[in-house]
Order: sequence, then structure tokens, then C-alpha cells
Amino acid sequence: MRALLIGVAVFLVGLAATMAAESAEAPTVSIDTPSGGWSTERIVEISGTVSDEAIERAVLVVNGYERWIDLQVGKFSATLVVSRGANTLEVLARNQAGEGRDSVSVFSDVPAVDMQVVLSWDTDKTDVDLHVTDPKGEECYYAHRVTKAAGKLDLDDTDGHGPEVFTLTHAPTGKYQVSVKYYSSDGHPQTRCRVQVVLFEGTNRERRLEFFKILTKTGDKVEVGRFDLAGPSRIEDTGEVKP
Ligand SMILES: [Ca+2]
Repeated sequence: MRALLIGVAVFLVGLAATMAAESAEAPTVSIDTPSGGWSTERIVEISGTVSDEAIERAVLVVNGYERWIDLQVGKFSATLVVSRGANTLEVLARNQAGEGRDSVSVFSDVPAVDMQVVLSWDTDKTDVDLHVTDPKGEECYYAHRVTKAAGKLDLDDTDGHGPEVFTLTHAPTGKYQVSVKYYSSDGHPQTRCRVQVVLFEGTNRERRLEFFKILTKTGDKVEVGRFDLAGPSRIEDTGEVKP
């Protein structure tokens, strides 16, 4: 009985402390890096702070695409892929008093490529791998990072969220296949992958495709999408492939 009373008292004290900790002010978000301006890198590290240290997650918006980022005692840090040209990066955080946000503009001077495939996922400390197979059947992935057609995997992320980026400067016509492998789950029951494909960015042939897949088993390798560069002006998206 006594132990129960002590337990209830500890719970009430904890509850009061939690309520007292609830901020009366909306959070202030501050992006420290990048500071804006020019970048010659395709992959950019974003970092900064949120004034309310009790907030655990914020939203990162890159050119209109949203994703969660984790906060550690008011600090955030994430890698992201910028597009050639103007980019807007924004971070939003919310508490009960309201919302705070900060944004920067980055102009990226990366070389133009015919194809960019970006994999990201929604769990921390997990390893997912991007595999892109070209029309000749050559597969680009972490253990084979440069193909005969000069396709390249820029990064193998092994500790959560991605991104992993495949680029191809001059894309041969034909069929391409994108797969993902759930290499290491760190005990997460599932992870949700997103693959964004940008073809002929910044030209009048520009086309964007997006594929999603939920992975549930370590070691799973599944096809998430395929598309056909059928000719100089035709791109056929065959859509998400069912498991
Ligand atoms: Ca990986």
C-alpha cells in the first residue's frame, strides 16, 4: 500500500513537472547551416536549434517535400539532397503554444544530370540500400558504385533516414528498375521508404516520379518502381510495383 502511495505521489510530481515544462511560448527555430547562398555540393548538411528542448521532432521541407527530423535537446542535424538551381530549405517545429519556422535559400551549382534517384526512409539507426539497374542489366549499389554508363551512387547511408543518391549524367534509353534492400532494421518493425526520381532536371523534358514502399523484414530486397526512357521525348512510368 505504502509503495503504491509513493508510486502515485511520484507520478503526480512527474505530471506537475511535465505541465510546468510545457512552454508558454511558441518555439523559435534557427537554421545554423547552410547559411544560404551558393553551394557546389549535391548533398548538404542542415543543422540548427529549436528553443523548446522538449520537442522531439520537427518537419524539414525541401523544395516542398516534407520529412521528419529528430531533435536532440533542441538540436537538429540532417543530410539532404539539393536540386540544381534555387532551393528552399525550411524547418518547422510545434508545441502547444504554436509554431516556429526558419528557412534558407541555397542556389546549387551542381552539374546537370539526366537522372537523379534519391532514397530516404523514416527510421533512425537503420540501413536501407538503393539499387538501380540500367537497361543493360548493370546494377549500381553500395558494393558497385560506378557503372559502365557512368551511373554513380554518391553515398551509402547506414544509420538512418538516408539519403542515398544515384546520378547518371547521360542516361541511355531503355528500361530502368529501382529496388531497395532492408539491410539492417535495428529492431524497428518496419520502415517506410521513399524514392524520388528526377529526369532531365531543368530542361523542357523534366519529369518527376515518386515511389513508396514499406519494408518489414531485415534482408528483404524489393522492387519499388521502374520507368522507361523510351526515346528523346517519351518517358513511361510503369508505377509502383506490387510485392
Ligand atoms: Ca545503406
